[in-house]
Amino acid sequence: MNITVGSVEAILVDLPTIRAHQLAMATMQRQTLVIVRLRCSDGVEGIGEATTIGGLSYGDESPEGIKLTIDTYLAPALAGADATNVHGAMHTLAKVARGNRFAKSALETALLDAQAKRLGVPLHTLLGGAVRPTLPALWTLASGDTMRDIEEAERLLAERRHNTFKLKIGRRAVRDDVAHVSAIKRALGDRARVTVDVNQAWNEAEAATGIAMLEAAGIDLVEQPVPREQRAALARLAARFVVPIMADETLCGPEDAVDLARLGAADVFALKIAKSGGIHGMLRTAAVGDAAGIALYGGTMLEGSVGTIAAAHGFCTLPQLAWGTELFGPLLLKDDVVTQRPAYRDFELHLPDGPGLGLMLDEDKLAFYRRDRA
Ligand code: MUC
Ligand code: MG
Repeated sequence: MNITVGSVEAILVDLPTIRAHQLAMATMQRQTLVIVRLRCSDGVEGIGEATTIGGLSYGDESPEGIKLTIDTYLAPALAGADATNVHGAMHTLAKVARGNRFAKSALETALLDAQAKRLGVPLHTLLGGAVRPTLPALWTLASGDTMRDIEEAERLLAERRHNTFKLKIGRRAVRDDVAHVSAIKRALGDRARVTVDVNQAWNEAEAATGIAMLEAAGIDLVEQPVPREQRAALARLAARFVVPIMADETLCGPEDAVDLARLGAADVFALKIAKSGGIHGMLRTAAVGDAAGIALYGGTMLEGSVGTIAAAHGFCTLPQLAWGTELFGPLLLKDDVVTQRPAYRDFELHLPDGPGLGLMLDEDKLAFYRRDRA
C-alpha cells in the first residue's frame, strides 16, 4: 500500500535571543521560526524549519509569507503524494510554485526526516553518508559594542566553543566599522580567525576603501560587501584584493553559482539550505562551486535546532568544506522547541545520531512559544 502525505502544518514560533543581534539591515531581539509538521499515512511525522532574518530585510520571503505559501499552495499540492519519494514530491512543488525556496526547503526537510525515520537511519545516510561526524562552527559577534564583543569572544575561546568569529558590519561609517573590527582582531591576535559580513551595505567605492583597510588589519574573509544584484562589482573586488570574498545573498541555487563562477565574482560560496530550496538544491549548488574550484562554507539563516541540524546533515556529506560552518543558530536563542538541543564542544557542532534529523519536538515548548497559542 502506498504511503502518502497527509496533513502539513506550518507553525510560527517566536523565540527570544540571548542578546540583541545587530546586522546591517536589522537588529534582532527575537527570532521567528516557521516549524513544519508533516504527517504521513503510516503514522510517521517529519519536521522541518524555514527561518529568515529580520522579516523581509534579508530576502524575499518573510515568516508570515512562508506560512501563507505552505498553507494555501504547497500543503494542498502535497496532500496524497507518495511520502517515500522525496524527489517526486519536490518536483510536484516546483510545478505549483516558482521561487519560494525557504518554504520548499522546510517541506523537503520534513519529507527527508520522515523517510529517514521510516528507514531507521540518520538523514545523512539517506543522502549517501557523512564525510565528517562533526562540523566546525563559528560565532557571530554582533552585540553592537566593541568591548562587549571582545569579552564574548574571550569567554567562548576559553570555553573551547568557538575559535572563529564573524563580525557584522555595514551599519556605521566605513572608518568606524573598520576601527571596531581592527580593535577586536588586535585583542584576539592569532588565537582566532576573524571574518566580516557587510550584508550588502556598501557601494563599490566604500567596499574598495573598507576592504583595503580590513585586509591590512589581518581580517580573514569579507562576506557580501555589495548589493546582491551587483555581481560585476563583486567580481572587480574579488580580482583586486587578496583577502577572500564570499558570496552570500547573491548566491541561491546552482544557476547563481554558475553565473558567479563564470564572472569570477567570489572566492568562497556561502551555502544555505533555505536559499537553495532545500538540502538537495544546496548540494547541487555546492557541486558547481566544487567544479569551479570555489571554496565552500556552511551558512545559516540563524535557524533554531531543526533548521540547523537539517543543514548539518547536508553539510557533513560535502567532501570539501574549506571554511567550515556558521551553524550556531540554536546558541543565539534563549530557548528552543526540541527536547534535546544540539551539542557544541571543541569548536565543533556534533550531529545527533538518531533516525532522521535525530530531533524530537518538545510539545510543551512548542505550545508555549507558538504565535497562535490560545
Ligand atoms: C548572514 O547574512 O550570513 C549568519 C550569521 C549571522 O549572524 O547572521 C547570518 C546571516
Ligand atoms: Mg551573510
